Amino acid sequence: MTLQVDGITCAGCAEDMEKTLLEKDGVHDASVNYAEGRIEIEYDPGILNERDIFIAVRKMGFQTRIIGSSSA
Ligand SMILES: [Cu+2]
Repeated sequence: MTLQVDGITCAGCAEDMEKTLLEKDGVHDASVNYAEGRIEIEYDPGILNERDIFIAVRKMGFQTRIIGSSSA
């Protein structure tokens, strides 16, 4: 899935986000592009759903919205 995220200001934040997302059960890959404010996430739909991931990003303190759906 693809998320648009506001407030990622540097590569350090992006790295922290990737790390936090990758530690989550069911997340196969997370790639944060801070310049574009975009996160691409590959996940196992048997373990997680879009809402879980959306909430995880919100909990990190970012405003976000889902702009693309697909688990891989
Ligand atoms: Cu930062």
